[in-house]
Amino acid sequence: MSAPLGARLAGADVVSDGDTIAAIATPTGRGALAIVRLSGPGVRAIAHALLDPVPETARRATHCRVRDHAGVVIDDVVATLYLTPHSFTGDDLLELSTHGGLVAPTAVLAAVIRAGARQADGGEFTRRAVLNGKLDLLQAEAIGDVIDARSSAAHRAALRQLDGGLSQRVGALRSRILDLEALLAYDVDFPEEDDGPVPRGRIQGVADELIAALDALLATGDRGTLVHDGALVVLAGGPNVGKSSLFNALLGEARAIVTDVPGTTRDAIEAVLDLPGWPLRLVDTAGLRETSDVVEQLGIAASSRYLGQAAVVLACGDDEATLDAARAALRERTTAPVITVATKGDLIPKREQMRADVVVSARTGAGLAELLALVERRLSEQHGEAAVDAPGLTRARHLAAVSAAGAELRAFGAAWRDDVLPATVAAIHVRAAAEALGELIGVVQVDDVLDAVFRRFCVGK
Ligand SMILES: Nc1nc2c(ncn2[C@@H]2O[C@H](COP(=O)(O)OP(=O)(O)OP(=O)(O)O)[C@@H](O)[C@H]2O)c(=O)[nH]1
Ligand SMILES: [Mg+2]
Repeated sequence: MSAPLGARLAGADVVSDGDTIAAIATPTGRGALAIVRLSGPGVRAIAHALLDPVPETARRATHCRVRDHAGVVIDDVVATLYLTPHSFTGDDLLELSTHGGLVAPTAVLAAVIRAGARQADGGEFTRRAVLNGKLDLLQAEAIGDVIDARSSAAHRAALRQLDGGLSQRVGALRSRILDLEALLAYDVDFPEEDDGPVPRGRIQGVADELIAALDALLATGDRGTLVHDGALVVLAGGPNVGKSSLFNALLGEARAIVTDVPGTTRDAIEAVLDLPGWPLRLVDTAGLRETSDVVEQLGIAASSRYLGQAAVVLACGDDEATLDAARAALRERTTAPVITVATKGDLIPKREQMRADVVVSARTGAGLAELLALVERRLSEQHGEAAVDAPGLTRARHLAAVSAAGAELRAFGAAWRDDVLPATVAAIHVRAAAEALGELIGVVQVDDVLDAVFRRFCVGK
């Protein structure tokens, strides 16, 4: 991991609530190994109480027996000790590779807790790493994203964020805002001078440049959130035209139920399709039609909701009439680009007569690659190429912070230009802009921001 920005910003002092926390860091279930992780000031004492031999040298794998309080051997482990501040959390940290399965890791964790540790909360290890300046908040969030990634593109984006690229970009902007604040302070110190020591136009120019830079960063959020979450691609059209069959064929597995009864799909079904460029959230929906069946009506309402959020819609039909009906129904329900898809291509005698962007057959697989290429092309036309390596924003939290900073600078710029506010008052907007970015990186540690970021972390991370 490159530059630990958090360490530079927050100071490298190690902070800890004094507790030693412990958790099983691997998922429950049958497997070769599991990891019990503990961190805090009591790590070495617990190691002395339980391990034989006691690992003394940092960062060296030591094969030891674990004994419980009664001296009974409960597992054979490989222990690795990390000493403060050179550990993931910044505190002393011990990782025990135990045997897998249910019993061994649970018994080792119980012994560790009996020896003085307490069960860690979800994300508590990473939270300590942030509080100790080992990671900043964007990097901590990236760890969660690496673990939760549902596509290789989202995984790559998370690794880039973990590398600190986004933190550096946001940190650099924040420094420039702080410089602007300093320029203003200088101006305030010499109020008697007519034009001030810093020309008004120069301050205006700096503010304008910063607004443009924040806008450029904000513009990465559209593509970033699409890669992070997957671009929503909705299959829509009348009943029985072959939407679920196409959905299954694209996924390469039988996820949705297919029958020759119209109205088979009742609820929207979602799956991730991990394409090399854009990851897709593919959604199969209930066929759009007038119906008195309450369950089917609910399904159709769900289809409409998805259509409202779609990045691309596939209008499916198995003949001219159903294609026209799909086009018409979608005109009212979505503003996303629509690709018309003629389904059941194996049954169409003369393909060239179908007025559709692409002809596919779920049965033979014909046209599927062409359809996916078309989806990717539409997404790139709308949102720019997917595989751009520049660091960008990926979450609503990022977008909110950067747009708040932009709004504050705009408010400052307006007040400054019209000379309506004294410099000291106008400077409050500049300070607020810097604070919004500080909160984003975690330089300004607000408890509920930390809570929001770590809420969804797993225990042991
Ligand atoms: N020959 C052929 N038949 C297909 C193809 N795709 C679907 N079908 C048939 O068309 C019928 C309807 O397919 P579904 O995939 O359930 O259609 P749907 O649009 O999901 O229908 P609803 O869920 O009822 O809206 C089934 O009998 C499928 O076997 C295809 O590519 N070729
Ligand atoms: Mg269906």
